[in-house]
Amino acid sequence: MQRVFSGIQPSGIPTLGNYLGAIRNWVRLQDDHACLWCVVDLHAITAWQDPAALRRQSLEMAAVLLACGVDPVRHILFLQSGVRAHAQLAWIFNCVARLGWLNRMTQFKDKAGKDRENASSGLYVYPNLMAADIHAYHATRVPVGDDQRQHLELANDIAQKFNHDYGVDFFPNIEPVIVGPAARVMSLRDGTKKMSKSDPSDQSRINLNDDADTIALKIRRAKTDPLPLPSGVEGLNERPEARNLVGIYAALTDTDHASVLKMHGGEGFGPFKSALTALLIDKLAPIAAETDRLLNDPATLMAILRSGAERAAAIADPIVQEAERLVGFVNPGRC
Ligand code: AQP
Repeated sequence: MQRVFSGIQPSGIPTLGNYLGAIRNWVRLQDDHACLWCVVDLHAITAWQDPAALRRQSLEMAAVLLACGVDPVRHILFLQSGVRAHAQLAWIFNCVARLGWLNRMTQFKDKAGKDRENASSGLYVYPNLMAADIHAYHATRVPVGDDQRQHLELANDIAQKFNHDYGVDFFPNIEPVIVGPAARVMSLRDGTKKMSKSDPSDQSRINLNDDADTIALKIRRAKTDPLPLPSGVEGLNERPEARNLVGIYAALTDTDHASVLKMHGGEGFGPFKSALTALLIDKLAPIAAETDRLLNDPATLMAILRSGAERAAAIADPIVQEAERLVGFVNPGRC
């Protein structure tokens, strides 16, 4: 069975973008893969996180993942900082990846913005840590949103260079798994910008713990244009906000843009937004309720995460120790 790894940052409450672009696909992959699901707190601190908020958000993220259907018994759910192998392999990869490769990463440019000089060096080498997350388990399939595709290509470049430099065939090639018509969900305030849990505007996103009234208000206020919905997908060109709402509807109903427009083409945004709100509430209300229940039982949540970290380390430690041996590190404990 192929091994899958994916991670999500506890940098806020997960959004509809995280759900449709990642978490929902994770749950679907569990049927026929061996999966590791990781709350990547090491990645989260590449931008400043208040320590108390990070602790709370890490547990909230784990609870949301479980509420969405992540199975911690047949698969593994854990916090990244609890498995030392990630940071150990990341250091080796910092020494394998080339500056020129990192300079091409568009996510660094987006996230560092104009204040590049003030960005953390962790943000710059973030893709090396992401490569380590995956390669520490010899995972070969990684479900990600479209925005992460470039980082996976880099992870493959790092693996190839490591294999070449040390004359081995040790790290396998990784395949991205990108699913569905709404692989990239955009901000409700600006259809050209990704929906993000750390966007300063709460109105830009649907959080997975938003209640029905909040969802209705956010969709009602979502930016649109004055035209009715077109009847064909080409009519969505140059209309990023309309495309985004249609894409969300398509993803929630497991169809595509064309099918949604067949049903709703010609409608104004009023009725379409009402239909979309009903769909969202139907999908997200049970997740919010289950998340609450799990957060009210911290002992169970901690036990799941402890066991997850132990099982993850049991896979990663021997792989990373072998990488260290290949590099030439002496491990007196193993001689
Ligand atoms: N808007 C999105 N549409 C589709 N997929 C998305 N993902 C994130 N936003 C969207 C996917 O969710 C997974 C986990 O992402 P992450 O939390 O590790 O980092 P991120 O991509 O930086 O997500 P955010 O919400 O934008 O976080 P912040 O605001 O902290 O930077 C990934 O697979 C990602 O593709």
